Amino acid sequence: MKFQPRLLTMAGCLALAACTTPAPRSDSPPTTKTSIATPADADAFVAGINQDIRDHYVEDVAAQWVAATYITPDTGVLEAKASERGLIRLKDAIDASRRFDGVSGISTDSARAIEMLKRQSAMPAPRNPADLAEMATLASRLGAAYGSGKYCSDPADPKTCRNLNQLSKVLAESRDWNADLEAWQGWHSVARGMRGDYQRFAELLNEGARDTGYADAGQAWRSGYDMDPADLRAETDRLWGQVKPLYSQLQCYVRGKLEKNYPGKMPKDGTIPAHITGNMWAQDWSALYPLVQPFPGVSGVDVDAALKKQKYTPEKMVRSAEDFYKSLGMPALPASFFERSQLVRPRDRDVVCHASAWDTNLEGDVRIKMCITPTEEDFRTIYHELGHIYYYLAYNNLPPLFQAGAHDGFHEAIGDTVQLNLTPAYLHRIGLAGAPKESEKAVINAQMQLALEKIAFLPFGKLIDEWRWGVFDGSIAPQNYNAAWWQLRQKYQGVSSPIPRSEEDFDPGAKYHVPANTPYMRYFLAHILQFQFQRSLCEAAGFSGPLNECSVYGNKQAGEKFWAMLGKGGSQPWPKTLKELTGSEQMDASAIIDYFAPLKRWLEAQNAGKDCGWQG
Ligand code: X8Z
Ligand code: ZN
Repeated sequence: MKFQPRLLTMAGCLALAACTTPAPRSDSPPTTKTSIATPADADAFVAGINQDIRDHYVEDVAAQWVAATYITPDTGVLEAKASERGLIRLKDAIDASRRFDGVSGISTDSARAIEMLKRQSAMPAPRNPADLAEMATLASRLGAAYGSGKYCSDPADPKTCRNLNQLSKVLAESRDWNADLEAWQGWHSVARGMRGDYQRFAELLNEGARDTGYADAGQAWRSGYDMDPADLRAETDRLWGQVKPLYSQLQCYVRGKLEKNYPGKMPKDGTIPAHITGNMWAQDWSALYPLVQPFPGVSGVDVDAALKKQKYTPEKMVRSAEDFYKSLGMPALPASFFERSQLVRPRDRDVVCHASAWDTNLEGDVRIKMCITPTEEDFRTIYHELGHIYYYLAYNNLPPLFQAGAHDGFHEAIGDTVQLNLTPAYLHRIGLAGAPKESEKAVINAQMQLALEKIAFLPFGKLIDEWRWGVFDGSIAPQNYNAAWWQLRQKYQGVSSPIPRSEEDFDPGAKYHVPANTPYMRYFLAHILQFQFQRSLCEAAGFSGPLNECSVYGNKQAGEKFWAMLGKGGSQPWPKTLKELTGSEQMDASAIIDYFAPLKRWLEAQNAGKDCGWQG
């Protein structure tokens, strides 16, 4: 998502600008400032807002879609203008909703709808019109800068320019320290130019947040979770505390393998240099699997090779993911999905390649936007994106204000839950892997492969918004942006910068969600929730073995339970939705810990006697 009023679009980023002050729609007498609002007024107000969302939604999303799939200054103008208009409507609607504050007797649905109205945007709008316009322009500019970013080893020669996908491929495929360093450094240099814009953008977000009644933009973001914003912060700390021991074991083991691979090159403080993790942000270490495989030769799941060998096209990869959802009893994707999605990078123009899922009309015109190549990473991302798409389809019959995830972490967790079912047995079934080996060693191998993706991610998932919350509340000052970023990277991930950085750099800007202004804590929460969801789906399917061996592919009971949850959208507080699926009202890391229990035991044995831990 380029910028926030990206209504229910990218990746379930639920910001929505298409709201306005509703025209009176009922026959009830017009309320004035002095008259007392009634519950019936609230119902009429909510109905009016829902209608106004429908009235503006298609046009606003169209501006965002063309800006993301055809980056030019002109589409940027269209996008910024649409965003500005949408934010004004949203601000006016939120202001108008205040007359229902403290009114008793409002129906549960209308009260919920008013609550959801306040959550529509991660871009709270300043009252000052010039500031609001500036904010919309900056958002569009930052998004375009990221989407069109390229590193040219010889700036005078365009043939030496590489985009993010090309640079990422180097990190994923090459274990050459210097080649990786150049790719890493090259991409991070793209973000340098964003620093000034981001600093101003953050000021404007804060101004908008204060104008809307929050202390700062971070508090506004933390207010979307049906709990006190301070409690949400404490909740993320609690969950991190539950999973940190597992992450630390993984970090220690992987670091040991890297030390062997790069003798004499690793830092002495126990951290891993960011550029040798196989991923631009060190958030997913899957590419290191060949280096860290516990039992080489024991199990040979190589989805990358199989996709290439079998000449999987992007559409075939999408069809495979669709087939999984259909096997649970969910509907086929509409024909328009395949006609209108962007599945491959166009050859003739810049686009935002970061994967996203869009609902462009609140009634079935759903699409994804990706630049698919035949890799396991993209294959898995498609399953992730379709999670958003099926959420949209399941709640499309709800009023627009309820067309949202139970919270944003739920939206991110749906497709990820499905990913957990891509077991060796499933991959064999669809012809992408040989017959699964049933041995303890094969289990550990498979767990390692998944942990490099899901466990390595956890600290990263948490720290991005630790950084932004700090920027917004002023505890991270602009002259300290980059240093604070690396302090957090080191503290949480035990990952360090491979080369000295300075405040000339703006490394947070090298991560999509920062210039795109997409809150990130959702992904951390999703990584906890998806294992809770999976445990419940496996129970519904009657599976009684170890959780890590369960795949609910083809199971209609599990599918029904999942679909029922998706259909609730944002119509009720998330703890209720969670309880309906899992029996618990709490997010809880016990499922992810149970899931990885065999690997944790194995890692502890490998690391015994080693000097684990890092200086944070
Ligand atoms: O941004 C995404 C999705 C779109 S919502 C591709 N993810 C995060 C990331 O790439 O940083 C999925 C995992 C985390
Ligand atoms: Zn997503």
